Amino acid sequence: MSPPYRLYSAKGGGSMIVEVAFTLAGLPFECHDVEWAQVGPESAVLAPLNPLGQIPTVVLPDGSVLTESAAIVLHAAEHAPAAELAPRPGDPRRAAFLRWLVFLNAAVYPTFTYGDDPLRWVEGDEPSAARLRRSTDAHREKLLTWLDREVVREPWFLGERFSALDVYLWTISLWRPGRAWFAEHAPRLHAIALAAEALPAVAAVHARNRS
Ligand SMILES: N[C@@H](CCC(=O)N[C@@H](CS)C(=O)NCC(=O)O)C(=O)O
Repeated sequence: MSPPYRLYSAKGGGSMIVEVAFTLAGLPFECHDVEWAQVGPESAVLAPLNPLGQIPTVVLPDGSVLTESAAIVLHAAEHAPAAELAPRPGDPRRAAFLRWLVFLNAAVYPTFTYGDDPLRWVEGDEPSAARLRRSTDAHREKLLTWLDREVVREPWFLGERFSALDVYLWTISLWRPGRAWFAEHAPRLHAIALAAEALPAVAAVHARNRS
């Protein structure tokens, strides 16, 4: 029997997207929680696997390493098409799914990368760090407000069809600017986050990450 997927995770982090995706896909996996102080390029645990030192980092059953949440989600969808994490090739919703998955990964997620620990990017200059935090937070709000307008039908981002986009949005809704902001400025994304949070697989991951 092949070994389970090894998911390097941190409580409340983007690894929650992968925990939910692997659960829904029925892929055998074990979480290796890393303390937040050990996350980052200097991480003794993560850096040998992923030079960015980020979570999620996954070691596949064949020993190879997979990083980048969107790539991991697509990998899970490919290995378990029945889990409906992604519309299949040929499905008219496939293009929108790919577009917004990569948008969340490549446009929204980096606002946290540069804003979470801004001192790192401005050579320790405090006033510049405060400005970088403000500008990346403001940019994220703009992106999310724009994304909210792309939701045309309830209850999920793609309409009647659930997908991994909803799990991504649920996770992001737990981070800055927080649920109250979503409720006021991105009500459709807020509704998706609440609907996703009510799914048993998401609720279980949420509980584990709050323990
Ligand atoms: N592009 C990566 C981003 C992952 C990421 O930024 N993870 C955060 C935690 S949620 C992290 O590890 N931050 C530490 C750092 O970037 O140094 C992905 O999509 O998986």
